[in-house]
Amino acid sequence: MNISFKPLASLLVLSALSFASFGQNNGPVNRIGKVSNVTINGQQVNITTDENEHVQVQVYSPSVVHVRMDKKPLGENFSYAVVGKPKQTKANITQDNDAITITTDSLVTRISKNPFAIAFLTKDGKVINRDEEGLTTSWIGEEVTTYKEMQEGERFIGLGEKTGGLDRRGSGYTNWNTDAYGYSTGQDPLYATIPVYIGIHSGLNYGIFFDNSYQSDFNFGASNDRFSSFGAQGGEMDYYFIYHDQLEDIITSYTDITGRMDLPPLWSLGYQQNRYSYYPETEVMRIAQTLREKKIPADGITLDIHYMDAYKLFTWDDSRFPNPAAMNKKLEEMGFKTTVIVDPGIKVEKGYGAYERGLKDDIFLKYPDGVNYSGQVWPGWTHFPDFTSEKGREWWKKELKYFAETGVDGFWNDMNEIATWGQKMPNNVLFQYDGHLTSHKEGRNVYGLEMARASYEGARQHLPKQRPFLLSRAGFAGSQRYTALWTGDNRSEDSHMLLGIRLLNSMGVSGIPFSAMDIGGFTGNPSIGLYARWIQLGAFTPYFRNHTGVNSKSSEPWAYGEEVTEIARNFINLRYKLLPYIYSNFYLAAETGLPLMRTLAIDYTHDPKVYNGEFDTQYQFGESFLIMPFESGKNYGKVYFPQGKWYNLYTGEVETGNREEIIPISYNKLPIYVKESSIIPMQSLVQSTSEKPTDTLTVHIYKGDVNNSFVYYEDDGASYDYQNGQYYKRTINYDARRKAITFDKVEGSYNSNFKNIKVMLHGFDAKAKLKLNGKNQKAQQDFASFIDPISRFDPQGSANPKEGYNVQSFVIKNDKDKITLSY
Ligand code: NBV
Repeated sequence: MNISFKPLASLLVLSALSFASFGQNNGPVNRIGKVSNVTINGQQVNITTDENEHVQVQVYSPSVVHVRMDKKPLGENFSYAVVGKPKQTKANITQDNDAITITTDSLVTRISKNPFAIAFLTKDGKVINRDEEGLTTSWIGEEVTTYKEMQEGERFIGLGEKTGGLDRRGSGYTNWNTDAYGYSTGQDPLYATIPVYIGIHSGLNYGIFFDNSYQSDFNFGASNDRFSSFGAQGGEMDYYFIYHDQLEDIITSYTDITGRMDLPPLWSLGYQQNRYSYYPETEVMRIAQTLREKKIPADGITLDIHYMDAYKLFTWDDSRFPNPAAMNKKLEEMGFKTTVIVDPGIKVEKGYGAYERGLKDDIFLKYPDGVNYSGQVWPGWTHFPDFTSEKGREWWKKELKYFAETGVDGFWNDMNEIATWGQKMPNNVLFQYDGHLTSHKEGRNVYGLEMARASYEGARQHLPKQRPFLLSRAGFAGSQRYTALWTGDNRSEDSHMLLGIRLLNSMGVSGIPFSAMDIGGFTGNPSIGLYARWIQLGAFTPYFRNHTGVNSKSSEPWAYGEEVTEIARNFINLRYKLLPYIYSNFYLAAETGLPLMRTLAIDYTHDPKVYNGEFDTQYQFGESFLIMPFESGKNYGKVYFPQGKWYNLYTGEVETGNREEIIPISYNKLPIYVKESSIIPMQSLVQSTSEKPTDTLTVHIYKGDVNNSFVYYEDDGASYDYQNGQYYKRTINYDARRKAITFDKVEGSYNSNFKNIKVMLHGFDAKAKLKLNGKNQKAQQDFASFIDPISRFDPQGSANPKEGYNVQSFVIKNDKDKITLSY
């Protein structure tokens, strides 16, 4: 009896214990508990829980709710990412025994009291997103995580520079800015942290931006079937919930919070030639001259680390570049802008100016005992400026003056994760964090952002009349305010070309419209076919930069034989002819945060096909072009046409949407389709943006059944005069039902570069009666070849209009008043 009783008793004790352990607090996991106190203050609700956790829920705008939680009372909400301010918003806040309910014009936020849990609902009560009721928010030591109930069929996109498919369901990710040399196609993390994602389910979509710069983790149902979650190793649970009907509006609201890019200088949208490294000066000039001789348009040359004296920043190697100012002037006269690489590591060397000045101004990152931190990079042992202090940024800005004075136009911020040999920066290194002293754990992920900020502010200070161009490898949410980001040291492989497209598409929905990958690949050598395909695709990426590593073979457009030179020239030419379209799309990015590279998830959010791994690299470049990337060497490929009608760019053949199709793929013609009702402004070919195109702007209009509009934007492409009204802007509308195309009255005081507009009508009825401002308008048969035939290599020619494809054109004056065309 006794013997059998003991196990029974211990079983009872055990189960009592385990029951207790499923109360609020479970060993090391500290759950948030139930609401014990509520204060409502205007648009804000402050809550404490019986576990002594502190919560603040603030209505940020009708569509955005800001949630903060901490184990201690919430203090100042310091953030490097956020520049927006909460908007005065009509919000009705009520509470009863069970819940607090916040209602705005757009959504309902319901905070359950026991246990504390948040649900975001549509006005008619549909769940957009809600806490997993059993798990809600909890802490394990300093680590904090919020768990969200996984919704039926929920998909997740975004999170910036992350490998993997478009739909991130079933995957988990870590944010910890990392020098990921030659990364693999599934590697995580990479260089930048953009902690914002978009959830999509049951016809709804929302965004969550987690504003925390500690190492963070996102789980979209990886190794579990219960929740999606986001959390960090320290700091507050601090997130913004964004709800809109349209995915585009989520991106716009997110960039209201974290800011948008400025209008870029036009030259940065031209072709950029790079390598690690072009030196000495004669080699730089040879590259520039060859581009001109071979009539390959280009605007930028970039100098990698070998321009410096022994990799010492803010120096030039005198023997390689005896007179940098004179060289940059020569390049400028040839229509080239110079960008130089800047790494954060400052060589520890007595007598080296930047080092001595850095010591004097006391701007380097330090250990807690006050000793400057040293890590090894190119120059050997180096110290690193603390860009999270005003003093550090001011110092950097002063130093940049030297480059600005030598005629440098762009600053390429590399190695700013921070990259050091050994890749293990100690966590006890302190960061000033602008008055909120912290450790490497919180400082690392924003270092690249703040370096780019210092470079941006420096460039603006020293070159006040021109828009700066910045490129950065590391970044954080908000980097778009200062810099373009590129995806670092990719490999010269087909899978990397396609991965690069997914990375840039993902960055685009995460608020980063100005992005790039190394065209041709950084490590290794591409095959001829891969190089040819990659450069064609590069013409349809935001920052078009050819770059390769120090040990790779040359990667200039002529390095792969005559046929590839022609292909490259063809697509670089097309890029230049498309600049009016591209620049107008950058204007849109600056105004709304919307990217140029648009994953199909933006416009076809609830079409499951666009998430299918077979099609998830397809994207729109602006709204008009549908680009179908494929590995090189493929002769046929399966594509998906989303809803609508799509014109083959080369032949005018129309494909109907909602349909998969196998298409032939030719080596010299990247598959490109044009969306029905598109409006595409183009200019004549130039060899660089410093050259004026002819005075006729060609506006291509594709017949369609849907309405469309396009904001055409033009200014001097270089200065800030547009901020004083010196721009030329007009909306061009396509009204399919009323069969009318209108050019709205011009806004702004800038005189367009174009005296004439050539209207090119694609696919319209040849017999249709055209009327311009009510008067009959004659048109002539025409055909636009977007790329030139590569006669010797492509006997069919590059553009074969399908029989019956009607293209007509006529030229009108670029009148500032409204222009109406009916057909
Ligand atoms: O500065 C050299 C390279 C640069 O070309 C590349 O684009 C960066 O991503 N840099 C990394 C330093 C390390 C290269 C192994």
